[in-house]
Amino acid sequence: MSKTLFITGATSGFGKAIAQRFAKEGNNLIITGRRAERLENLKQELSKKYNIKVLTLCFDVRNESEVNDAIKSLPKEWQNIDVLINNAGLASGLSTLQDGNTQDWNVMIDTNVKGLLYVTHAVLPLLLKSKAPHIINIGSTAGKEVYLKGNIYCATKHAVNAISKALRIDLLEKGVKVTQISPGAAETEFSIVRLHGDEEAAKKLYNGYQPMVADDIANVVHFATTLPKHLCINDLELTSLAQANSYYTYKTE
Ligand code: NDP
Ligand code: 8X3
Repeated sequence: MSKTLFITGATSGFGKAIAQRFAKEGNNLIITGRRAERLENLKQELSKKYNIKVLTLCFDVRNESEVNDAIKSLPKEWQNIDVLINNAGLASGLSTLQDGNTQDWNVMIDTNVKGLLYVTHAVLPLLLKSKAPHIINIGSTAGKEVYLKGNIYCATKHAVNAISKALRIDLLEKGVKVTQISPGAAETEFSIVRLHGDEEAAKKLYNGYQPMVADDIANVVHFATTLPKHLCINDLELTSLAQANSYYTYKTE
């Protein structure tokens, strides 16, 4: 049966691939992000190709009133949401804490932690109307281990890990599945954003091994939604074959 999904960060990388994966299965989508033109293009592509309904919502997850206004603006026919995918997020900067830039820290904490909380809080009343509500948080291997120069990004993903566990407890009596998917390195725009637009340096990070691609994560996220009602993947870590964990990646160059 077709579901309605609310996906944050659908303009790029994992979020876009997740939207494409669920569209292919005939689900209806609310796709969100800050870049309106990308959202509109994706809406056109998916609604035509798969004959599904797509609604775009353009907002910054860091802005609490923008988040609340956007979700309050949903037309009645879009107020039943079955799956919330908290994917929007970023790393900003790669440096030791002593050399860190406090603006980078604010952006990461505001987006990855507070943004995820604002969206979850605002979407939950709509999600609770579903017969099979499911929240999927995109965490990271950085939420399990801390690595050199990862400090604040890792802290935000550790927070996502804690929030996912807390939500699972708090929502237990409501029958909401809460799944955390924790990927290792995947080649998206993530490293370009982390390195403040330096595409060449970002590309080099993936030299000498095969990282995951966004479709890998989308397939796993989709799988997590196909289980029987009584069964929930709580936490799932995935990496490319070349990566053992945050510290060890086998590179040939
Ligand atoms: P991308 O940079 O390709 O995509 C990030 C998405 O997040 C974009 O759609 C962007 O949309 C959205 N986003 C960022 N900031 C905001 C904001 N303030 N408000 C609304 N949307 C925002 O990266 P990925 O697809 O790789 O990353 C997706 C998630 O996966 C992130 O949470 C990341 O931390 C996590 N992750 C990534 C890994 C990787 O190696 N790539 C590994 C593990 C986890 P827009 O700019 O249009 O607002
Ligand atoms: C992104 C993966 O290894 O850059 O969450 O932290 S990593």
